[in-house]
Amino acid sequence: MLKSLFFSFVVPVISLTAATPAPQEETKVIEVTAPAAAEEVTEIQQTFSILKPDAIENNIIGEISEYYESAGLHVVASKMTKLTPEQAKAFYAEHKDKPFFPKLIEYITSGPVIVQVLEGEDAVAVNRLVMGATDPAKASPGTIRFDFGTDITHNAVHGSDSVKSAEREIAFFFKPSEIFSRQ
Ligand code: IDP
Ligand code: MG
Repeated sequence: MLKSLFFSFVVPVISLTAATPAPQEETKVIEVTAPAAAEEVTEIQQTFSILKPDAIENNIIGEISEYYESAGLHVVASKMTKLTPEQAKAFYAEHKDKPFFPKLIEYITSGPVIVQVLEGEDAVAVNRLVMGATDPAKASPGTIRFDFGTDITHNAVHGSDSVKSAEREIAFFFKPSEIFSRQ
């Protein structure tokens, strides 16, 4: 299911991208999905997304939303906010000892963001595939970070890395009454 979702999402996006990849690069994208596809997991999940300050500044809220929707993800909660340093440090607490932490906090608090809950089949993994690798220079063609990220700090979007993280991150920003599940 994941594989077919990614086929239907990534390949059309690639074909529309200015930097159209060579055929062998399409193969590389699809190979990334193979292990997850083999599991045939089709659970409906919710995951958490942030359109980061560079995405808001670059006026690509709509363009990024198309990537989610094309991958079968539904936006079931959404709001614009600006993180305080205290909020940012708590949200990214797992990275507090990393050398890039101060720069990350400075960046994520530098302007407004849009926080969202995305829902769909295998939403956590699908969103990570749609996002691409943390470093846009290493992201696969057709992913959000490949298409819109600037560098490893300014990489356009955040997405939960597990169902457990998603639950924590969703609860960090949303009350249950603010989430409108399509299920
Ligand atoms: P992820 O966003 O792909 O899950 P994480 O390792 O959780 O990546 O890192 C959180 C965020 O911290 C990244 O999205 C990026 O903005 C920033 N970051 C991660 N690694 C680096 C790095 O090596 N240098 C600078 N910033 C980084
Ligand atoms: Mg992460």
